[in-house]
Amino acid sequence: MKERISIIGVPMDLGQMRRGVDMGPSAIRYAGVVERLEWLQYEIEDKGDIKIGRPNREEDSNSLNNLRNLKAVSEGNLKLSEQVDEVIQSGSFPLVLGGDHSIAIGTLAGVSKHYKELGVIWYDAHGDLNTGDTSPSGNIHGMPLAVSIGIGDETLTRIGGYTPKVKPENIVIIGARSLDDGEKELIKEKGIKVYTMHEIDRLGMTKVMEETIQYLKERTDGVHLSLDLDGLDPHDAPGVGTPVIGGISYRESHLAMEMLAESDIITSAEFVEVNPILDEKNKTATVAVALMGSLFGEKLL
Ligand code: 5AB
Ligand code: MN
Ligand code: MN
Ligand code: MN
Repeated sequence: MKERISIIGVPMDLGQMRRGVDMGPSAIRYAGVVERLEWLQYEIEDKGDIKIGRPNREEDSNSLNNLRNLKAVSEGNLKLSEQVDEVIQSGSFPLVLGGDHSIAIGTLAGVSKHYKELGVIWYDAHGDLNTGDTSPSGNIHGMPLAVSIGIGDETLTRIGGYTPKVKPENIVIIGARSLDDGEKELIKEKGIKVYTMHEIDRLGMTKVMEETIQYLKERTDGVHLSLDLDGLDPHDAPGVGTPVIGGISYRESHLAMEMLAESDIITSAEFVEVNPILDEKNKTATVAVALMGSLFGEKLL
């Protein structure tokens, strides 16, 4: 792991319909992210928040190819990709705080050009593999993984001037329990590796992470962790816009982060979908910070 971490906040709430997730970066800062990582002896640079524009009613209406707020979402993601790119060039580790999950489009656009075989761990209740054609909602936060493998509207897939950002075989989805039909088809067609809750229950998190780490070590030269807090059970992370019961526990998630820290494969990370308005006393942001602690090497003893 690098010694310097650069935090980038992305107050994006236009990739979905519930207001409040734009306050995620503040909630995570309030929960003590900087102090926690400094305590672990990292040099922290907080780059503040990316400016997200407000939607333009005509251009961003949902009628446009079932892609709500397309213009404002893609503009925000372009800015984010440039910042992430700069951070990596400066030799620092990019830690992106969301905001809704549509921001993974920009993060990956900034990260991917630095690796030949970028790997991605997608820790999420959902696959985020929809396109305007398959999405039941028109919400872009349900599309970033599809976009990153080059599938979907060109405005999104071509952010950063190149596509795709990730190869399907370099992706591991962990925690899936709510997949739309189009997403299931895409997973099968592209051969994306998925550990649903079924596999997590059967194998246990230890085995799931051992296999994931082994799989990615063999084929990638950098791994991005995209952690959607709704991957966790809503009991442990209630402050999310699209909760799904039967999720990964807080303890299993800590174990997963600790194993990633030990493996030393993670080269960039983002924590998304924290919505303080839907939260209970900032619990979800606090959980996010605790998981970051483990990811960056915190140990109990
Ligand atoms: B999240 C759903 N598949 O496309 C859709 O929170 C939910 O970033 C997407 O994982 C959830 O609208 C997106 C039904
Ligand atoms: Mn999700
Ligand atoms: Mn997601
Ligand atoms: Mn969500």
